[in-house]
Amino acid sequence: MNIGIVCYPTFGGSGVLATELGKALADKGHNIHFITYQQPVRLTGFSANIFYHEVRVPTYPLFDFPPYETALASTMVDVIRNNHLDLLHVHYAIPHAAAAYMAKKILEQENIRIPVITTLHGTDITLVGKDKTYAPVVTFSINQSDAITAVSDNLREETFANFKIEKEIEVIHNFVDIKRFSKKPIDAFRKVIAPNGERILLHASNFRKIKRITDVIHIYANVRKEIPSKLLLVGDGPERPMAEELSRELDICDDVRFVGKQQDMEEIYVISDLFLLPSEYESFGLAALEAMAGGAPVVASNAGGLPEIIIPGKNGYMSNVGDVEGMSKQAISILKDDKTLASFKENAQTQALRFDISNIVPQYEELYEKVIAGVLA
Ligand code: GMT
Repeated sequence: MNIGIVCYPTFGGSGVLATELGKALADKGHNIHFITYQQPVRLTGFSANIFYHEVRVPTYPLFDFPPYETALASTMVDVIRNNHLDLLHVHYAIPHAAAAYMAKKILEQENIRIPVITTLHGTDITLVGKDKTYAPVVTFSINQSDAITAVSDNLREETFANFKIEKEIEVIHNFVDIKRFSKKPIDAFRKVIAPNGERILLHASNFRKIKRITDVIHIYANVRKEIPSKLLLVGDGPERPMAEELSRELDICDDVRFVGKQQDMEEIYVISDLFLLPSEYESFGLAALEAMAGGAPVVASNAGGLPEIIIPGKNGYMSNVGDVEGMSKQAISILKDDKTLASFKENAQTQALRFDISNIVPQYEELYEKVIAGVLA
């Protein structure tokens, strides 16, 4: 198949998922055309059947807000026309689903049919999308898609609860490529972070408010009182300065390392003993799944789709949003002895296997075939 993938090119979960999907489909022989404004961060190396089309947004003195959506729709039209795409798969509704609708309508005039699949990822529905500034366009363009998918049962329910959706929403969970995590932990790297064999706690995100970074710091501060440990914080975003300040105030900053955005996340996950994700909401929690694939159990909030991947007492624990004391106790109970930790680590990897790329990508291929055949339209 010739498939167009539209996504955000950044470190966020939807862009990561879309890029990994494209790479997996290319490995299976499909031609993949990424359409976005920057080379996606996970799109490294050369593949004969992966193409990247950059959306350029010309500036003009009149434009206080350069019209990205118009440039995107025009690029979509050009790429679809000239590369004979069979379908367009857009990740994150805003503004991708609306731009896809525009491209579809333009091409209809030339008798070119282009089915559109919209994958909903989370904040496009639960946060930004339901804001009334965007909601009418989001609702309309989702409904105009030939197929809609959501990354968890929870997000599917949230979408029906918040928007008037007239079509079925198929759940296709986030996935992880387990093979990427088969490397042995790099001992030297572990030693740099935890020179005296301390436990390593990890959090990775875009440091937005929704991630509750202060909870991460407070949970770690509690754990540190009981268990020799270090905290590794990966990523960057608006809450980082405040988190750095808090770790100084709590006098734990010698044991907390902010390493910023990182490319080779596998190497970090495999040296970690516990992943913390106390978010206000997570439609799925791709970072938690990747951590499990690397062998790290997860202590998280029970928000959104997290209960779909965390089995309490097996591969982690969950508490209510904001229950720092609860999550601290849970973390300590996992980390307290080697035997318990080893069993949680093993269970984490077993659970990640359920969401391996080999189980999930065929679900997208099946959907593509149906949409191309017009069975769902
Ligand atoms: O919150 C993020 O980390 C970024 C965000 C995005 O859209 O890029 O992630 C969302 O999509 C991921 C992939 O489907 C999900 O695993 C994340 O849970 C989801 N984030 C939220 O719902 C807050």
